[in-house]
Amino acid sequence: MTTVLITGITGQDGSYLADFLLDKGYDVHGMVRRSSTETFLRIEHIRDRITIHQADLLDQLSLINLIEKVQPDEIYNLAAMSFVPTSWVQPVLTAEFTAVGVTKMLEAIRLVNKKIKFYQASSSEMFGKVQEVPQRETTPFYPRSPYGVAKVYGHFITVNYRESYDIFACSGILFNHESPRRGKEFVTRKITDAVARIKCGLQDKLYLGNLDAKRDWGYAGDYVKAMWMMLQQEKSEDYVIATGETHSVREFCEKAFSHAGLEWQDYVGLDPRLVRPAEVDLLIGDPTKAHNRLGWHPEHTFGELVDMMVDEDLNRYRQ
Ligand code: NAP
Ligand code: F7E
Repeated sequence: MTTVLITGITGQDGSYLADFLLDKGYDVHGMVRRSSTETFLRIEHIRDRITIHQADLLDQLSLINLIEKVQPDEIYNLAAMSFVPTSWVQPVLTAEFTAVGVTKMLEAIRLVNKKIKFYQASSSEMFGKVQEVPQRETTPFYPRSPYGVAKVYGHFITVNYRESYDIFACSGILFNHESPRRGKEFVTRKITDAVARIKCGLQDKLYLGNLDAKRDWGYAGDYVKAMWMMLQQEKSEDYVIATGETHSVREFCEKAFSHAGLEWQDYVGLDPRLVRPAEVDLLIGDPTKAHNRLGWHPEHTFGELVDMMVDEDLNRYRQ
C-alpha cells in the first residue's frame, strides 16, 4: 500500500485529493495545524478512513518528526495562506507559510528520506501581469501580490531541490479551480452562495470588486488528479494545469444568476473596497504539456462547474 502525507488536507484541494487517493487504495495521512476548534468540515465524510497528525509549516522539527513517523512515499504540499487579499494585510506571515514553509518541507525530506516524491502547489498567480498569452511552463513570472511573490519562491525552491539533491519534486502550476467546497471568500463561491441566499429570500444584494478580471476556471476534482499524475511519471517536471478558456467575473455572475432564474444586474453592486491594490487582469493557461505528457484533460466545462456550484448551494439553503 502506498502511503501519502497531505498538508492542507482540511482545505478544498486537500479534501478532494484525499477522496481521490483513498479510491486508489492509498494509506492517507493528513497534516493539520493545531486550532482551538476543529476545521474538519470538508473531510468529515472520510474522517474514519484517514489519519490526522498535528504539525505546522512554521515549525521545522514538527515536520521532520512527522515524516519520520508516517514514512510517506509521496507528499503533497497544499498548505498555504491561499487568499490573495489577505496577503497584503499579512505579507510577512504569507511569506513564512507559503514561501519558506516549502523549504522547511523540502529540508525535512532531504534529512529523513530523499526518495520521497514531492508535489508543490504552485499557482497561476505567479504569472500576474502576464508576459505571454496564453501562459505556459516557460512564460516568465511577474507576480502582483505578496501571495504571488511567495508562490514564486516556493516554485523555484522546489526546482532547486530537484536539481541540487536529485529529489523527485514537481511544481504544479495550477490555474484557478473551484468547487462546492471552495471557501466562501473566493469570488466564485461568494457568487454562488449569494445566488442561493437571494433565491431563498435570505439576502438582497451581492457586492463585488473588479468585474472585468478574467480567470481560467476549472473544477478542483479534475485538478487533484493532475497532481497525482505528475508524481507517477518517470521524471519529475513542472506542469501548467488549466482549461485553456477564460471568463470574466461578470460572465460568472451572469451564468450563476441565470441558472437560478435571476437577472444578475438586479442584485450585484460594486464596492470599491474589494478592488485590489494590484490586479491580475487576465489569466489563461496553455495545458498542452499536461495533455501530451500526462494524458490529463479537464472533465468539466465552465458551464457545468457554475451549475454544479449553484445547485449545491441552493440545495443546502433549501434544506
Ligand atoms: P485552502 O482551501 O485555502 O486550503 C489551505 C489549507 O492550508 C488549509 O487546510 C489550511 O488549514 C492549511 N494551512 C494554512 N496554513 C497552514 C500552516 N501554517 N500549517 C499547516 N496548514 C496550514 O486552499 P486550496 O484552494 O485547497 O489550495 C490548496 C493549495 O493550492 C494552496 O497552497 C493554494 O495556495 C494552492 N493553489 C490553489 C489554487 C486554487 O484555485 N484553489 C490554484 C493554485 C494554487 P486550516 O484549515 O487550518 O486553515
Ligand atoms: O479572485 C475578482 C478579484 O479571490 C478572482 C486563489 O485560490 O486562485 C485564487 O486566487 C478574481 C480577482 O481568486 C471580488 O479581483 C471581484 O481578479 O476568487 P479570487 P484569485 O485571487 O484569482 C489562484 C490561482 C490562487 O492560487 C489563489 O490561492 O475575482 N473579484 N470581486 C473578487 N474576488 C473576491 N475574492 N471577492 C470579490 O468580491
